[in-house]
Amino acid sequence: MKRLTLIAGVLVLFAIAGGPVASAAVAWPADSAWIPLTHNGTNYWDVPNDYSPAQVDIVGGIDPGGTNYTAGFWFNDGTNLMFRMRCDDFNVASHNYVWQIMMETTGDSNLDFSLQADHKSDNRVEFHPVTGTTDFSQPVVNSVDIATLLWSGDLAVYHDHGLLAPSVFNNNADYFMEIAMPLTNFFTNVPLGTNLVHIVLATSADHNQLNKDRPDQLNFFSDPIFVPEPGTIALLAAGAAFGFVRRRRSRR
Ligand SMILES: [Ca+2]
Ligand SMILES: [Ca+2]
Ligand SMILES: [Ca+2]
Ligand SMILES: [Ca+2]
Repeated sequence: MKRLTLIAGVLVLFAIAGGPVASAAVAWPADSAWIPLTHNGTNYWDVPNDYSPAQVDIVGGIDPGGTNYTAGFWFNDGTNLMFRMRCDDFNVASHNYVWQIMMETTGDSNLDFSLQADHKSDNRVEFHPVTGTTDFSQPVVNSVDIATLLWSGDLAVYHDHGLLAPSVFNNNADYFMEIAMPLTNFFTNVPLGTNLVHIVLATSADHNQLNKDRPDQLNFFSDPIFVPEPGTIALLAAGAAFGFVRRRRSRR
């Protein structure tokens, strides 16, 4: 009993001092639960070998094995908004890049936000506004307004990578990387009612730009994903409890 009291006391002291209380990683969904991103109703694609190194080369479409794989997925568990991206390779020894989930939220052709895993400058998952006119033909597509930090989280909590994917673009292994942010922080910065969000998968050499892999066609955005506000989420959860809502299933 004395020992338990001592341990509890130490934990309280840590908490008061703001000590190292580790946070658990977000509850990433099972492979089969991720919802594929689509473009015009088919899998979101990105050609292989358009940017190097291979770890920042986003891949999706028909792989050498003849299977059509989406380049990206999303999922919302009511707590976190999550994304998964397929890349041609994984190399943790040379990882100084930025993986970006770009979002179009206003219904025009210009990107508005970037949720990005920044392994280059801050080593954080960050949510920033995106400025400029979106033109995928330019060397630098958009600027990320890093002076305006809307939210950031620990890589260990809101990011995962090096996950072996079943596809074999370039006849070698592909890997998933995952990025998430709390749903409440999303709607703190995006007006309530912004439910239809178009996604663009991107990679960059810097956290203040979109300057590596990006869509290969003009005005290429994902079909919109529906992101419910927290209040709607509660209603959906109640509906699910009574069996009114059927969860969509998707192939990995
Ligand atoms: Ca690519
Ligand atoms: Ca590969
Ligand atoms: Ca926009
Ligand atoms: Ca591309």
